Amino acid sequence: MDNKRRDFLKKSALLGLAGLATNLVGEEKINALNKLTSDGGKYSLPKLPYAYNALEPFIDEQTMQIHHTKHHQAYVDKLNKALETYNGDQSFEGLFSKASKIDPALRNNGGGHYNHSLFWQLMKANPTGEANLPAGKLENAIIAEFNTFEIFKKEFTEKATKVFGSGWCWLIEAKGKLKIVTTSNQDNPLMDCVSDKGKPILCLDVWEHAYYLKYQNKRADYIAGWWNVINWQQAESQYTAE
Ligand code: MN3
Repeated sequence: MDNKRRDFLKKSALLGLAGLATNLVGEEKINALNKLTSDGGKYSLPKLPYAYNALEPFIDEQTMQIHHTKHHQAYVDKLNKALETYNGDQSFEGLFSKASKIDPALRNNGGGHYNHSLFWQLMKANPTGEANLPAGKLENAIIAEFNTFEIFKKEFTEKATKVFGSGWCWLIEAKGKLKIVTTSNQDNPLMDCVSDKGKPILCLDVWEHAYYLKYQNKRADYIAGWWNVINWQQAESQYTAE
């Protein structure tokens, strides 16, 4: 592996995107990662690591299909469009480090593409609603910071419920500590413009488009359902990534 590629893979892990290609191998994996650099190319919509109906009954098929093929696709398209006239570093890292200064179209759609790419990876099927809990180092870190998983779950749920308007709720690591933070619109904790910066470990989309078809105005019910389909193994990968 040459240095440039290794450096990119390391940066991808930092930005939480290495996991996008975990189900791919060899050249296919490299190609999938390269598409995310926008290095002379374009960003593209990543495939979901499961079927549109896989998150039923907690997140419905129609919502997943529209969310992925319409909303996420629109962020990708608008990001590529905005990048046509941008001469700076087009990587996520480059864009997010200057989020407060660049064209809002780059900030909003770059954030939209990154946040959704991560969000899809952080969910998995759990049709019968079996107990779904973190394990390993992430479990230990959650217990160390919040005392119990239930306290963590309660605090995350409260913060996600209270996001005013459209935004996201995150579990991040900053300076070796776990923290629950929220962002507006498509901002994320990697952007220079947010007050609580850190490495994303877990994220939840609380825009109405993420739940309205099934849950209408009942965001709390959507959040309660989401706890069943969190991919804790992927969250652990986020947490342990350098
Ligand atoms: Mn969304």
